[in-house]
Amino acid sequence: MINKYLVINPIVEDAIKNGKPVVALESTIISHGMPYPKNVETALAVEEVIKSNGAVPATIGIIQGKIKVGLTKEDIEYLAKAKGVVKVSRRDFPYVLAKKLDGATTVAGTMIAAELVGIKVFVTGGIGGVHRGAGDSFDISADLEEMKNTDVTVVCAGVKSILDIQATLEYLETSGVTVITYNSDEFPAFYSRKSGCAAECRIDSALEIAELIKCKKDMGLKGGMIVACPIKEEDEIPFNQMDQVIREALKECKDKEISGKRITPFLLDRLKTITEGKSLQANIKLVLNNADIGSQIACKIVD
Ligand code: PSU
Ligand code: MN
Repeated sequence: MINKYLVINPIVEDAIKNGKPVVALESTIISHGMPYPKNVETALAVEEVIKSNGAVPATIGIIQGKIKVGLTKEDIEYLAKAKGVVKVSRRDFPYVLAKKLDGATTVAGTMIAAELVGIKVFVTGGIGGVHRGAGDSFDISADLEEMKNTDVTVVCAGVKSILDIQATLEYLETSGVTVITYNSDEFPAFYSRKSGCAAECRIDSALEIAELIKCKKDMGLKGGMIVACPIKEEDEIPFNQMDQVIREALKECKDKEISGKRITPFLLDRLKTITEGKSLQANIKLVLNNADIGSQIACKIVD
């Protein structure tokens, strides 16, 4: 029984039962994506934005082998500081749950938990994707596979150019995943509003996005949906500037022979150092922006 592994916060449970808007949030961004104490500050600020728009936030993580949906402030503080928190994607659940370990859920991991409890909208920073050089390394994030199968709308700021953005979009197209770009003709590149990749599906309001979600449901199409929201102009780091920095970080990654699930956290940390904190600042701002848009969408969803 799944209930053996699940703990749902009563406020979140009540909201789901009564059809109130709920927004899921991931915890890898807390444990592996940002340094302490900015990670805690951001996680709590994101929850406040969601609440101020009238939705219920549900940050998801794993504490001693239990998937917790709706982490408390203390839980968030714990996952932000604890050593040895496992980065949990789909493949990692059996190990972490059976061994009663602590885990931070990735986009894929959080989608799985959200679908299990019936949360339809999930806000994050950036999703994983096809890594540069994936032709040789086979490094394609399990986040993309999850989009194919799991029925959750993921609100993000696009994908970083540490990834191959065009290849990521091709992969999503092949997988039949609807990729909406919010209010822009260009798919965003996380720190930057522009990526060089055209938006195939531009939608400019939360209400219309909710209508697309309803259509997908009525059609019986399985899998997730992506809403990519460009970072605000005043917060962005222009693409060319960031791309240069990313190339430098990627080279270091290669020289140090970092591989697998350690690549994304390593790159995020290096980018922060090389940009003297600017990338972290942009990361925080874009998550807050996504939380604003994502919670507006959650409030417009109809069954
Ligand atoms: N992108 C970010 N910050 C993050 C991540 C991605 O800007 O913290 C995390 C997310 O949890 C995402 C995961 O699901 O990295 C992808 O990791 P990988 O590339 O190893 O699949
Ligand atoms: Mn990978």
